[in-house]
Amino acid sequence: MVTDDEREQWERDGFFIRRAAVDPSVGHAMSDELIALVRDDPPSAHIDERAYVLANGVLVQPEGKVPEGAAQPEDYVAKLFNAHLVGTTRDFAQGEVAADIVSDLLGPDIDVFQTQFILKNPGAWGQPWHQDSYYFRFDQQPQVGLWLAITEATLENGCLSVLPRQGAPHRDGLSLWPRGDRQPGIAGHLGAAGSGDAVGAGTPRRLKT
Ligand SMILES: O=C(O)CCC(=O)C(=O)O
Repeated sequence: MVTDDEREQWERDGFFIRRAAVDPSVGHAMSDELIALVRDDPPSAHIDERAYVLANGVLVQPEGKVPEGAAQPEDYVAKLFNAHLVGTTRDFAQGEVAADIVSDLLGPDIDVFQTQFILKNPGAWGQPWHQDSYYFRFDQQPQVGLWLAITEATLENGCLSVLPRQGAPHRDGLSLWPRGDRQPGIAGHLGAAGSGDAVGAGTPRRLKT
């Protein structure tokens, strides 16, 4: 259930934060399971591949900027896509906490079409400013992005930042940074320009348009 305050912020700013939405053990289970998948089929077995797909459908995107002292297979990974196909992440994606929030915002006909487990290893490129809706031009709008900090998220280790009131494409359109002016980011991302102050979201969860 989305509270009145959450809905008001959603309407005004395009996002809200719900703290402690799930027990930390859920995030730790997700992390352990997904890292175990990478260890079973590590990037070292896929040299020169920009990405590879595991047997269960999870897609592994290796990191373009590997941290100094990388030792474990997961140190070489930027993201896993489609984490919601497996284990605790699937249970969470199909579970009541996520469904209650998203169905309150979008109505009962909802689906999870993509997930990203982002490792955020030290020094990784990370993401430039962007609006997800730009990349998902479906015939039904809007989409809801649900961001869950599965381990502690701090300014130092790369918590999410949010620009409020940026007007998702279904409302106000999207502006893009000129190519030369954008932050380095993971391949394929275009930077979204905007005004307003970034909100550090070192928080358990974020929703955005
Ligand atoms: O966690 C991040 O830093 C970025 C997440 C992201 O790209 C998104 O929520 O669209």
